[in-house]
Amino acid sequence: MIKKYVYGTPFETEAVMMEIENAEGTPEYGKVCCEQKFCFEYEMSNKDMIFGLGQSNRGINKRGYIYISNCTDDPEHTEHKTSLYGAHNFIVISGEKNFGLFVDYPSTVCFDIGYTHSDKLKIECEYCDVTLYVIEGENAYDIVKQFRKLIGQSYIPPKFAFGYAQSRWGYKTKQDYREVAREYRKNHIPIDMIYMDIDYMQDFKDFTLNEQNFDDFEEFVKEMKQNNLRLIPIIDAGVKIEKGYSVYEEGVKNNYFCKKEDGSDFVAAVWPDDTHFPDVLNKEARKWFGSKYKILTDKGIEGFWNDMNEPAIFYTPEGIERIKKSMKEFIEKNPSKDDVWFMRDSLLYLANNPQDYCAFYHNVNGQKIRHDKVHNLYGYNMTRAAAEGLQEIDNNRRYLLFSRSSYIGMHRYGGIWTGDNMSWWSHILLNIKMMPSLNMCGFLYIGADIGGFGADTTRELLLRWLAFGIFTPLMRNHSANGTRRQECYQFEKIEAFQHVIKIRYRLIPYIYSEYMKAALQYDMYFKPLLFVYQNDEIAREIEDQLLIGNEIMIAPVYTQNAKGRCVYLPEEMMMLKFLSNGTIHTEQYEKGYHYIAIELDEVVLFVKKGCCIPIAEPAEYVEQIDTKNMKLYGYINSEYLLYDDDGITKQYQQQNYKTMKYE
Ligand code: MIG
Repeated sequence: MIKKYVYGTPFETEAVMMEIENAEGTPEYGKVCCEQKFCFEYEMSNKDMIFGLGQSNRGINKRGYIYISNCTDDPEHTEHKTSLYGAHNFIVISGEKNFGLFVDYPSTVCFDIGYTHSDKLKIECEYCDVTLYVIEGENAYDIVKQFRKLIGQSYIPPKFAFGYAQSRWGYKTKQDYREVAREYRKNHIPIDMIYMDIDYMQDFKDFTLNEQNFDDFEEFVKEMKQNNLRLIPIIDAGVKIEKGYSVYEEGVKNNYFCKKEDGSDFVAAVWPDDTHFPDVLNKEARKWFGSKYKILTDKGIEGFWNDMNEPAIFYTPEGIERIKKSMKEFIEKNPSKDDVWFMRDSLLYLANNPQDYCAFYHNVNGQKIRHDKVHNLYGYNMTRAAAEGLQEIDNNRRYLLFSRSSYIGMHRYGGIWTGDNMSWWSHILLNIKMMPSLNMCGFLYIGADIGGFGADTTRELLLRWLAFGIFTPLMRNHSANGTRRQECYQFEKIEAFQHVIKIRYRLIPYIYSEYMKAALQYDMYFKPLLFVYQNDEIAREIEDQLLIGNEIMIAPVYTQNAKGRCVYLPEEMMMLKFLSNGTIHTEQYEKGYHYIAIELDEVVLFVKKGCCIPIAEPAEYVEQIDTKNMKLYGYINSEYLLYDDDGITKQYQQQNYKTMKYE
């Protein structure tokens, strides 16, 4: 049961797909105030747990902290950060009462979930122009499924996107890419994609190729394809200001860029130096920007990642002037030692400065809208532009597409990666906890930078992270320029990496099948234990184990020097341990706590009681997986319902299911 309450004149975000009539009166749960600000207050009972908020910090149960939806380019995801790259304003309250709330509001939303007062949930928006959806249901899981129907079907990538990928910021030449391809193939580490970071472009200009290094790009794409590898280029939000650069010229001529108050094009510096931001909230501009992706698909490209679309700003000319002015005043006042010490930080505020977000405008159906009022919709609409552009090329074909910044609604157009994490053990755990929350908000094609983006990784960290990454639909090893190299072949005893990534490929038929079921049935691919084991008091609190699809549970290792870990089984289960010699050891465990030894080159999963899963022979790329010769593992006398399709067209609505019997 979903009720829609409209306050003021909300901006149409197009997050919701279902037509719902406006409800009369006020929500029976909580108290709404709508003066200048919007607020929703609810007295939480002792028992209440709060879920949702997609890409946000801390645990699966969000209670006990404060979270602010405000898409932000901040690469330091330390525990006290309140805003990350996405804005996913859906929460579920589950306990004494069970209901969900979707605060459809395109600017900053503050969720104080027992932070100021331990029993108070308080949601606040600066203006009272909000659509509030209240979803009643039996339990958290039921509410999530209703919400997912409300916002429409999640994005479905092509099947190759379930392969493993290598990425690194810093690859420049064909030789760099060839080396990655060669090393992976030589070492028989399976791989399907290599990502191209910003250096493939000419002077960081979107939809261009570095003239020196990629003169015959089409040929190069073919060469890689012959090696069963796809190249996936990055696209940044800002369009470089440069006379003669067609994307810039067309954008200026047609008023497709965001404007300043005075009507001139807004300027912000990012990688290409000064840029303009395509006004992706303007339908025509969106169509135009989206049509540009064809430049690269014409050369054989089948997927993209959209970056810097919060949008991130290094600085603006106005910001530079502000700093210069305050520095001048500063010098003139003959600063004390203390003043100098305080001045130190002020330069940092040049980047992503709120003042700059208030200085440009979108043209939405002829209406001038100041950016800060719709800030959280930018990445969403950049990715929508791409998706719609790609659909124009071939309506029946799936392209790989994901974004850094997002808002609910974008889940229909692409996936997300979780941005610039660090090579920290705590970030494996954050990765684990974020996945089910993202599923609640519709995002299914998701994953983090495996091995960690910033800081130097270690062999052990990377192996443990890969062992979890096996289960994330988007499985990509990515790292920042200047950090320790972290391609698998850079480390000693490469066999361990080969072994772990092979397990991913053996599991792809299951992973794909479960992903597709989740997408087609508005379900979750990653579930917290308590969504299924609702009456299990222990399972309620477990946040470092997850259910993957309908048949399995995982308990990843995320601590340094661990030789295994304690695992809680909410019921009897069958453990499958992928041993380093390529065999699978199976062992049945009773309900309860168990210490499970898991060596660095081993992967463990648990098949639920009465279930089985298909496991293929190892393959080195997705198309090589032999789905005709799979073995079932788990409980005898059980069945598995396998979904499969061609992996590239959109003919997935048909009943492509096959029952496999384990006898
Ligand atoms: O300012 O393109 O999150 O994945 O490697 C950094 C360079 C810009 C941020 C992305 C990261 C990417 C990097 N980009």
